[in-house]
Amino acid sequence: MKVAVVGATGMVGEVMLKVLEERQFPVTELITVASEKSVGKSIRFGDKNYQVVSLETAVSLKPEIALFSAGGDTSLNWAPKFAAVGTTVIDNSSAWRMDANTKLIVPEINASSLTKTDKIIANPNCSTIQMVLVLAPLHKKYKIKRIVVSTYQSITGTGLKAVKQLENEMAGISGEMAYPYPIHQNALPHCDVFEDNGYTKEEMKLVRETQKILNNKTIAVTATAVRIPTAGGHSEAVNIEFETDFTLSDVRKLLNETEGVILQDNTDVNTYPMPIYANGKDDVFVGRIRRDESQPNTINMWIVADNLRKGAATNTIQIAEYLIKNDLI
Ligand code: 11C
Repeated sequence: MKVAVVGATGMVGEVMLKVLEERQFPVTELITVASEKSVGKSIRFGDKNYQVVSLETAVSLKPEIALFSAGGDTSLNWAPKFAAVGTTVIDNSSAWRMDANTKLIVPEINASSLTKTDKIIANPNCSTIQMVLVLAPLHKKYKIKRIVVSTYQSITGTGLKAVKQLENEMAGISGEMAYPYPIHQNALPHCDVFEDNGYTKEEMKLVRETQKILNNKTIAVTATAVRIPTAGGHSEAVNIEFETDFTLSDVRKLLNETEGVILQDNTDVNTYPMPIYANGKDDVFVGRIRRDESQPNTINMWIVADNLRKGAATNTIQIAEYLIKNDLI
């Protein structure tokens, strides 16, 4: 496959290259693409160096697949140009996710809806992916009525500027700020921009994307997204109300059998998911599973995943793998 990685110098782009290599994705030709200021830079992939090229050059090279992680504006402008030359674009930004003609894919849940005509495919937001991967099998069995989620999100979700801000603050150096406040020793109830309804865009992504992926607009979702000074992954406290009742042992059994989900749930020995252990892994980890004793048919759990892996690069590459395996490119 002739593969373009758009946004190759960014945090997700770097992880994409790593994951392509680790999973031995069938790359026959690699095109590393970034903004004008990075054109000409050298990027290592396998045992070769690749020069970063511009978006124009990349389109003219007609890749079969383009993995995009270069922000919403770049995706809006450029994904259609790649699609027009026959490239299948898998986009990590929020630009296409809620577009009625674009599929929003978590392969384990809804890749079977993909066809050859899908030339722009959206990768969901990291905090959505890890939550729905755990909730999908439970929804199938018990039917979700309502989700209340609070997130504890890694600074890596914001990008390199935020990582630098934390490093500077820890070293006592003043520098460029990614956030309106210090992040070291702090928690910001503010991920992405505020919308008119008082929620942040990140919170509303959890609402809208969950309904789209689970293909059910009646599932009620309410979210609070918080940025914390961790680097390994996003954590989520999730409260789920079902239509029908469950037993905790059935829920654990179901999750234990779910592809891509690892159960870490033994409070006797302090076993529960944490970002320092999810860091660098492709799975989604779930634990602290307990009945919500305040109302019927309701459960609490704690879900953690590396936001740059399953939350971004790995999910994107799994979509590409599915397309190849099913002859959809
Ligand atoms: C964060 N979830 O942690 C974001 C990063 O819509 O793809 C990814 C933003 C997106 O801030």
